[in-house]
Amino acid sequence: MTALAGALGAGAVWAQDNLGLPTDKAIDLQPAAAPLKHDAIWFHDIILMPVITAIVVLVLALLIWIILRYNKRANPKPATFSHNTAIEIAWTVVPVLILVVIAFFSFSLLRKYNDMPTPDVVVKATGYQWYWAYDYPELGVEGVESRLLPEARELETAHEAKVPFLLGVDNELIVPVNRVVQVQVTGYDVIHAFALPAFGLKTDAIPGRLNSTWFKAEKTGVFYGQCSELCGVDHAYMPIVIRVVTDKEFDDYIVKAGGKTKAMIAAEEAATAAEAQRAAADAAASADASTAASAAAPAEADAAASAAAPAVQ
Ligand SMILES: [Cu+2]
Repeated sequence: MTALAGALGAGAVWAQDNLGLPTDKAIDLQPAAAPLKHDAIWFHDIILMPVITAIVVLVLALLIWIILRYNKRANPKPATFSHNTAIEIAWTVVPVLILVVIAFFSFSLLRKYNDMPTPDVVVKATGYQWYWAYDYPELGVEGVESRLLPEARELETAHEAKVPFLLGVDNELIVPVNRVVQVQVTGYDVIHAFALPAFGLKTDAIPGRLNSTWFKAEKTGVFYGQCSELCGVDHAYMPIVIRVVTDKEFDDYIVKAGGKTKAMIAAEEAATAAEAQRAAADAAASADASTAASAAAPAEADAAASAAAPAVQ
């Protein structure tokens, strides 16, 4: 009984943690966990679906009307005209207007993807045949390789090991919650694509080019995506897993991975600046002393002053 309760409890935690997993029998978009995805879902639900539904209903109604009203029995003597200018203009202009409306909202969504807020964390994701590697260039963490767990490769072993089928990896990409994360995306060998539905991400990873996208995760948890550009035989086996954690957990992770947190870097910079200031002050003081003695030896004072100059700068 206890074991069962424990297993259920673990299952609940697992389900709660794995927010970005695909859901069985679901047909809607995955729930959003970042601003861009909210906007993309709004565009899909409020703009695209009503337009699509209206067109489908209109075409279906026209079809049914024509079938019933103008079949051979109901309309034995068919009309013989072949043109109707008014209708032809209407069915050209109306679709153009519909496309303009879609384009307006589509371009404003594209602009949101393009206008990244100032990033709090920069991550570089490199696609390899067939895994991903992550760097935090500003924090000194490099080459975190993220590969599919061997047990996640088959459905049965994945269920046994309680890892998501085709999605579980050894090293997840760790990012802090409620922070703007810039993802620089590139490919090492062929074109891959960095895609994660819950954050609305899909960016090509192209060798020799550094693409960029961003997200701001709204809640902690684990989110799943996959390479989305056919890149070879193991294309289906290079998932993308992002674990969103608190600031503290993120800092701990960075330190454990051999990097430095933003606070550590800021403290070091402050210490270096203070050191430089102290050196400059010392140099200035010794320059003053030399100036006092310069009546006797002007050449020495010049030398001291020029030695002090770089330190002051
Ligand atoms: Cu791929």
